[in-house]
Amino acid sequence: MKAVKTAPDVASSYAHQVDNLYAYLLGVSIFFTIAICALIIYFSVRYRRQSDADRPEATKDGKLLEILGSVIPFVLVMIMFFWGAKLYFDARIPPKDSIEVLVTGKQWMWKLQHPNGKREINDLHVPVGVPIKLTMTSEDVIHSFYLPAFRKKMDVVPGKYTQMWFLPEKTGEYHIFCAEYCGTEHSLMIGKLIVMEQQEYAAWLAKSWTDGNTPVAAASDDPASAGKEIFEANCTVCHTGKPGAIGPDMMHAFGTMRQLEGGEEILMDENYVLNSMNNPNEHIAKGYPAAMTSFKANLSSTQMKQVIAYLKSQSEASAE
Ligand SMILES: [Cu+2]
Repeated sequence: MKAVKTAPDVASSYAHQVDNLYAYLLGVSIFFTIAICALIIYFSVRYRRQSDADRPEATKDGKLLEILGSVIPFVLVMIMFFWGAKLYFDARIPPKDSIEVLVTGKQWMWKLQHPNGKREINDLHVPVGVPIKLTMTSEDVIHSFYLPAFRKKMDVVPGKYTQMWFLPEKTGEYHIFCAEYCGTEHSLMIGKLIVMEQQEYAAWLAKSWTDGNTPVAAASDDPASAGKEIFEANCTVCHTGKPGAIGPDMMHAFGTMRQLEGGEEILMDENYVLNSMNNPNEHIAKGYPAAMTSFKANLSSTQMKQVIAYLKSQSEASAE
């Protein structure tokens, strides 16, 4: 029998797993809906007032029925819970060997940047068989990056970074949609995911111009080099990690855990750095009493993103 097409394309095994969970939820719901409706109709006909069907006294010892009536639904919903939780955690935690692509949502387009700085708009080229991590933020309103063929979707929010990841398992072209209503041309905020063979992707990445409308980043508007200038003008006095510095090292620590004054630890990621520039005294690094004032008024959100890109490039360079 040929499978009926009920869902969008499937481009990863994760999409299959989501579909299976969905089928289970739907199956359980359909089964109980039909069973309950059928019994209501059957009983209301059989035991209607005029019928002379047997109506014995209510039984007092239906223990087995009581137990089954509690245990069976409990097991069914626990399966939903653990199965759903497993898929949720799988979707949240990107593998270590992912390629990181920077995504910026903007009314009404997707701006994408590859690890070597190459940029594109609305098209996203990726190699097959390699996990792709998207680090996403918005320049204006809330958008949502949606890859239906991968069953993955994540809000893209101004003022913070969100992440999602996916593993393309087949070459081909897939839809990218914005799944959050974001203004008059929301419906035109459509992109294309192009999954290529790995050699093809490497060649594409090395090429400076593509056939489409995709200009490559000039060195001068590479966010990391813009961020370097801003960092050197504003932050180096305290944050280069030299012994005796007033502030904690920001230059070589991206992606590591940072000890805080209260004994907690926090991951130094995009959101942490962004928050440290806006609200420096919210998380005080251990050994460095609050001495910094907010840069909210001094740096634009674009400049802050450039600083983050620079810090990221620094710690990647020192990790190699
Ligand atoms: Cu949008």
